[in-house]
Amino acid sequence: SYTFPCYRWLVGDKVVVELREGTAKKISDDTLPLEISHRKAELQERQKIYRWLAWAPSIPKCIDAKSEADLPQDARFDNEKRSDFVGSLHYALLELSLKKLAIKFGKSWNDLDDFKRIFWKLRSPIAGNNHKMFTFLSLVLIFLNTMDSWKSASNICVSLSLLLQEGNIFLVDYAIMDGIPANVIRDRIQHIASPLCLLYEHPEKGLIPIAIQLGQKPDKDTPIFLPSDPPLAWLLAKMWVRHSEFQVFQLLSHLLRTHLVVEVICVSTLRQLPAVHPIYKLLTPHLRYTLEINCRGRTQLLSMDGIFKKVVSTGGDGLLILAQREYKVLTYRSLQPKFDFLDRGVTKLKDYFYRDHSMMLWNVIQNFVSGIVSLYYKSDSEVEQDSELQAWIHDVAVEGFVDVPHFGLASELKTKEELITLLSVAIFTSTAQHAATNNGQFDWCAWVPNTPCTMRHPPPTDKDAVTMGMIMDTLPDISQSCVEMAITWHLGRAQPDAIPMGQYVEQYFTEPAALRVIDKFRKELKELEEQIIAQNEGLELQYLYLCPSRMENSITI
Ligand code: OYP
Repeated sequence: SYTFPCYRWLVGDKVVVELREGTAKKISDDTLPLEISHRKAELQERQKIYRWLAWAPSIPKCIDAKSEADLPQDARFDNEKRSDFVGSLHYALLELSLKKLAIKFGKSWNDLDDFKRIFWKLRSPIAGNNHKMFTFLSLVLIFLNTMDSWKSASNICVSLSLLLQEGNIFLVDYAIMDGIPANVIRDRIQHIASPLCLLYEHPEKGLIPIAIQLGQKPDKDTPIFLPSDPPLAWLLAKMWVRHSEFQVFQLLSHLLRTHLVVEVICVSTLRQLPAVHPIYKLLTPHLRYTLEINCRGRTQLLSMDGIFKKVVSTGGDGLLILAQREYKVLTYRSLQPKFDFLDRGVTKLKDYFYRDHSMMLWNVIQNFVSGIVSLYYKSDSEVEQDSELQAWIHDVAVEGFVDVPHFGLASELKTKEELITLLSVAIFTSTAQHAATNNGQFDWCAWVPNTPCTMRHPPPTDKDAVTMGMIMDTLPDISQSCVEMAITWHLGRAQPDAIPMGQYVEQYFTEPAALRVIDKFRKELKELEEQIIAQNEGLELQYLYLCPSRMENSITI
């Protein structure tokens, strides 16, 4: 496979050969004019190859490439990864047709058991894996104030004020879905709702839904569904919530907040940091394959003839509008787990493994980053005076994260601490956060009624009129379900050529001091792994997505 150069081999005044080994150097560590001019020449060359592109307005910028074929060889999948990527999807689709399914477009399933016919290799427990959507209390109050019909829902109204005081009612609000244009698939309009769902934290059972409204405003056609309603009505209401969850989870938590955020870091790093730069060496293993997977995502998944357009309710214009809405309110603060949990009011939620593992991982990553940064930057002023680093942050904050009014990342780095936080965000997002959103996909989406990719009928307005036939005609049809299963399996399965978190196979750093920092990082990851395994032992529903050994070093899928 191709090796990434980190050291220049000078012949005359030309860079002829580049090797991987060598001491990391900031521009101020290079003293010879020739060395400095080579740094400049390398960056000029890279800036010609790696250019910014606004794929669409009001989302982060990306790499200028029409498809992955336009990318330089250094940024491409190697052969093993490429043939596996293409082969695995074919395998999944073949596996589905081997089950002798009559894959007819527009054909509904007969009943819920029918979905099991496409349940091959793996069976998964039912729940959700998007952690971004719980918000606490203040929103609950707004919700309650707008709801006259609560008065009639006496069975829960009685205890509600008490529960609110105890702080164990949570709201999942899909307001961002309100008014998103729905896809038209084979001449049939699909449907989108913007539900509100109240969850109660039961002392033993954990979070359970207690009330659902399938639109932002209550009225006679937007009733509040309750567990005491006719069972099929309550079931369909929950499916509607989960359909919104599919969209928000895939497009916002997964695509925008991991893939697209890390692509900005990736392009900036390639454009602004020479290969000998310590920060280039630190980041590069965490950026492997991200450009190619994102190019494939744009051309094969999100484009006007891509998979979303074919089977997902937000395919076509909807997905971009949704991403633009989220990007408008995206903050750098929310990419830091500590603040994210605080701001969402979920610091006290019990058995919230995603939160606990994220916090532990953040600390381990931050220690590691801080160890490396301190080797090369002795003071804040060394950060301030590193002109390459300043050009890098400018590219990140001004070029990449363009048009994002409240983002809150300055275009200059003034202190070591600011640098450490940003690098920790980059590494946390490309490892832990991506694993948390990507790796559970098949577990939660394979049972299609649990997380449907589209809805073919509007939300129910009459609780008493919901039938199983209506549910089946609303859920994805047989062919849409098969595609959802195939793609989520393809993306969520363990990747055959994965480099696990903290494994640095392409030794970028060679200094003993840097290697010691890496060793310590790996030791701490191993301890964390043992802690997570021990915590999960004997649990019926395990949460192992944030085991370092199961996480990749970068976003490669
Ligand atoms: C790229 O050969 C990616 O058609 C996935 O994209 C699938 C393909 C290409 C298609 C391969 C082919 C990965 C990057 C990304 C992302 C985040 C959003 C993922 C959403 C997945 C939704 C799957 C369900 C569809 C019904």
